Amino acid sequence: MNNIQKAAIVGCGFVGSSIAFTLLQSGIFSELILLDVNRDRAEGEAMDLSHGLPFAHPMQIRAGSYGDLADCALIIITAGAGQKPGETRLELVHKNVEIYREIIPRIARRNREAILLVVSNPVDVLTYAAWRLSGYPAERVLGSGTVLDTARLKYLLGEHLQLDSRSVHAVIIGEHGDSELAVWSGANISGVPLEHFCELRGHYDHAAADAWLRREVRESAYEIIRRKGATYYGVAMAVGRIALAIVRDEHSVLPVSNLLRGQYGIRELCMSVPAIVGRTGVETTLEIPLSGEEQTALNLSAATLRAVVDALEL
Ligand code: 6V0
Repeated sequence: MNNIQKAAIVGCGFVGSSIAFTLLQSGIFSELILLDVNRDRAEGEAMDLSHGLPFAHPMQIRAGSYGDLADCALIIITAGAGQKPGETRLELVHKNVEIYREIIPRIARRNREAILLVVSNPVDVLTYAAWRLSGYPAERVLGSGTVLDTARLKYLLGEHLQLDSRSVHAVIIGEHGDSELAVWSGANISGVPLEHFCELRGHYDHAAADAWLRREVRESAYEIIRRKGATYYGVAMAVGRIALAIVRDEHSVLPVSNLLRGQYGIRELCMSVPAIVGRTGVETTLEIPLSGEEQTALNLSAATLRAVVDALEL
C-alpha cells in the first residue's frame, strides 16, 4: 500500500534539488526520499534541505536507495543530462533513454502502484519510455510537459498586459520543445477574448505580439542556459503544482505530457495537451477546440516526436 504523503526524487542535480526545495516549502509530503547515482550528492542535498525544516512543515528528507521507493505514491524523475548551450532537448535523447532503461525497471520491480512524474528531457519521449519500460497503466505515467512553457506564456502575457499572470487563460500544447504551439484561439483574460483585452490595453498589432510571444517562450530556456548554464526554479514550481494536484486530488486541468490514444487524431505518443490531474494521475485527456492552423501545428509537433520515438525501439 503506497503512502500518499511519501514521495521520491530520482536525480538530485539542479532540477531535482530545486523540486525538493519547492516540495519542502509546500508542506504536502511527510517524507521525501532523494536518490542519485552520486550518493554523496543526494546526502548533501538532504542535509542542506533538512536544515530548513525548523522554518517549514515537519517532514523527513533523506537520501535513499531503490528499496525506499517501494511505498512512495509519487516518484519524480529528473535524472539525466541537461542541455548544453545551443543543444536542443531532442539531442539529449540517447543519453537519457539509456539512463531510463536502467532506472525505470528498478523502480517498477519494487513499486507497481506509484505515479511516475517525468521531468528529464526530452520529456515527452522519456514519458513514453517510462510508460513502456515500467508496464504501468498510462494514466499513472505523466511528464511535466508544457506546464512550464504555459507558465512562461502566462508570465509574459501578464507583463505585456500589466496583469496578474494568474488571470491569463492560455495554454501551450504539443512537444515540450521547439515544435510546441500556443493555442490562441481559446485564449482569454478571465472570459474576455485575448485580442479584445489587448486592445483595451492599447495593443493593436496582434501579429507582432504573437510572433514575439511565441519566440520568447520557445527561446527562453536557451537564453537562460546561455546565461547561467541550466534552468531549474521555474520547472521546480511547475512540478510542485503538478504534485499538489495529485496529492490533494484536485482534478486540476494542466497541460501535462500524457499518452494520446486517438485524441486530436494522434495515437501512441506522449505529448502535452490539457488533462485533468488528480490522485489517480491523468484522469481524462481533454480535447479542446483548435483552429485548423493549430491542429496542423499539433500534427507537425506529433510528427517530430514520432520520428524520435520510432527510432528508439522501446
Ligand atoms: P544535473 O544537474 O546534471 O542533474 C542530473 C542528476 O541526475 C545528477 O545529479 C546525476 O548524478 C543524476 N543521474 C544521472 N544518472 C543517474 C542515474 N542513472 N540514476 C540516478 N541519478 C542519475 O541536470 P539538471 O538537474 O539541470 O537537469 C536534469 C534534467 O531535467 C535534464 O534532462 C534537463 O534537460 C531536464 N529539465 C527539464 C525541464 C522540464 O521542463 N521538463 C526543465 C529544465 C531541465
